[in-house]
Amino acid sequence: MKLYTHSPSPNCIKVVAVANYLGFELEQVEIEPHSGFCRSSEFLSKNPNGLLPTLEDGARTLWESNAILYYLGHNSPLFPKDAWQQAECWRWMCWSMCHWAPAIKPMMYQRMVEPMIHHREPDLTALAQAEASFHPLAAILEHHLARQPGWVLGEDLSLADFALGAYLVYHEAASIPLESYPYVRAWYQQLHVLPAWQKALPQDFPQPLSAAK
Ligand SMILES: N[C@@H](CCC(=O)N[C@@H](CS)C(=O)NCC(=O)O)C(=O)O
Repeated sequence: MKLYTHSPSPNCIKVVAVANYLGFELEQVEIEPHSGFCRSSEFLSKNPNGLLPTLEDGARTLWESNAILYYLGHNSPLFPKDAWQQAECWRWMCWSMCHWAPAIKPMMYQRMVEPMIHHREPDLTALAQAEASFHPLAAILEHHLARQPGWVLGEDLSLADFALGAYLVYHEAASIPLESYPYVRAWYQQLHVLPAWQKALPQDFPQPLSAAK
């Protein structure tokens, strides 16, 4: 299988981490999103959105990172057998895409992309809005993990952990305000130390802004 990927992207990191965890050998094709390749007719025929990650398995292509997670992991210990637990796994994967990621991405953009790539100051209004959206969501995850410490579905690591955890991968560099969420921090730390997760991180994994000079 071939994965069109951009290694720093959280949506790509989670796919590579699941593939590593399950022992899939993915041929990774590294694409720079702004190189123009994603808008080429060759790539748009694989993913009409022109986005990464995109998986190619023989003649078929699959896009949307959580759908790729499901394809890789549906028949593995990372996806439950019980229908209720499967629904819970999907519940968190949908929540990650609809709520969690949209609240976190502006913080990554303002605190990482703007200063590090565009050499611009972060937009403080956008940051305040992002933090205001983030806290109620972090409180939901914190409350869930406090009642049920371990992984998001309980004792077993699942696709849901990879789907949610991916957006915290830059929590230090993007100063994502996790101070009040000890269960979220402890849960993410368990994911972060998995060899499969470590191996999925980009080579130039950024340092916290306070350490970067
Ligand atoms: N919902 C999509 C989002 C994919 C996405 O936004 N990918 C970004 C990288 S994180 C991308 O390809 N950006 C390039 C661009 O916007 O041109 C998924 O989960 O696969």
